[in-house]
Amino acid sequence: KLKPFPKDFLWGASTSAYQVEGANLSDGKGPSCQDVKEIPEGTSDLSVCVDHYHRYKEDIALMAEMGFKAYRFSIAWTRILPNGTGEINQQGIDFYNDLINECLKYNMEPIVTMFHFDMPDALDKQGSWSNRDSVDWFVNFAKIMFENYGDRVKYWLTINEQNMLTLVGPVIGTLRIPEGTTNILKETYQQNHHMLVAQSKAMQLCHEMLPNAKIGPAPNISLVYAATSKPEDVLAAQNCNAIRNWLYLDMAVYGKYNNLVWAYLEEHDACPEILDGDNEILEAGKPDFIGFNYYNTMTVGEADDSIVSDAGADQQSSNGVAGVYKGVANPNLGKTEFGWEIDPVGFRGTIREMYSRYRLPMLVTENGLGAYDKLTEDGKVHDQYRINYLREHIAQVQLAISDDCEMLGYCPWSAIDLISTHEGIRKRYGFIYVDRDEFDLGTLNRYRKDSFFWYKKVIETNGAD
Ligand code: BGP
Repeated sequence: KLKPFPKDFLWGASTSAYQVEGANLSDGKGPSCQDVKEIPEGTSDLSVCVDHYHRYKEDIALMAEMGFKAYRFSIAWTRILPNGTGEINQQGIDFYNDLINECLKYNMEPIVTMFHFDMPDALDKQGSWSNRDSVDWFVNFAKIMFENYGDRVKYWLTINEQNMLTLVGPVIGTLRIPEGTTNILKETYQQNHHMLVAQSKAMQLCHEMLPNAKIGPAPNISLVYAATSKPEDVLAAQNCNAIRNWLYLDMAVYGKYNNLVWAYLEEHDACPEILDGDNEILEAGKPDFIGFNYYNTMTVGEADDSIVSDAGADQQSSNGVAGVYKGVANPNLGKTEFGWEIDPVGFRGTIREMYSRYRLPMLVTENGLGAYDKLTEDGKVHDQYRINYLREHIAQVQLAISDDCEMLGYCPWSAIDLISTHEGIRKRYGFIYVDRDEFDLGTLNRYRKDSFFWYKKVIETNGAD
């Protein structure tokens, strides 16, 4: 029997600072790793994006026109702390104050991502997350955000897609491994350990400073299927699920390393150094909910020696991990124009699996279809393909709710067109089209896509569409 969406379901959508704001080195903002990385060939740089930094009032008014109950955005670390630590940039503090107040003007819950792929360059220069001081750097930044915005922000997300930073960060330029590192895997999981400790301390601090706020992680979760019923393929899928998904959620929720992952790290001499007191910190930091990004499921089989590396992979595609699993295509699924598989039923399966493991309310912080949208002469964008994708995925969320999984809200990627992690402005996700191309800034005018009007109706009818 189909259950209705909860009456206070948080319908909204998401963006991230480095992909949407622009003004990446203006008004006192310092450079992050995004502002110094090599821009992928043929794609836009991040100096303008869609100029949300100056046009956020118009953008939030458009979100309110759709009836959003929430807006998930990230706070750029180097807009607040240009050097990552030390001196505070008041213009940065003021910008996010204004942004939050604009949301509240329309009764929209601001859902703040504290860290979304934009490590301060000044801290990367001090070893990035390899440096144990990164725990204190992040907690200091968290404290400043809680002090300035904790009176109005009730929902906090710690680190966007920490699992993607660890698994493909070096590939898509969101994680820096110090020069001269010999054991890359060990260094990566040492960085990951520091992020986990920092996350737990930030969750504890949030509960101490903001008793009415809710905080949680925001990993990218793809349930991993076995390529066949061959037992070795099932074991490979278990290993991939552990390495890609459960490591992060077991740690956030239980404060413990997943045993399959620890065995894998031991096997590869890549176990992170755990300091005295770390385990107590990890167990003390507890999430109030689990935010997660879902784009699709993945399929793996038993590893064979064809695996060379995860080069060319991205968040949603993996060639595999040598000796552990091999990524394979799922012949039952269609693909987007950018090659990502599409699996709405897998969304329900992923939610069911997470709820039975962790028994915590969940918030969808990303889900969406990247496509080559076209603006017509009369200012329309006929993105029926995006309506179909979102409608199918929302239907599965409702089936998961009917499976008694507790869902807090749905914030698809993205509220408005913005710059892809590595495929430019052309890979569009928004309900709102922005008139610019990779190298031609165009008018930056906003246009309501067909999905804008459709999503407005979905929200008005609380998902009955
Ligand atoms: C997720 C990121 C988002 C967004 C999304 C779409 O991994 O959290 O920042 O980029 O992927 O991915 P892409 O932009 O690569 O299409």
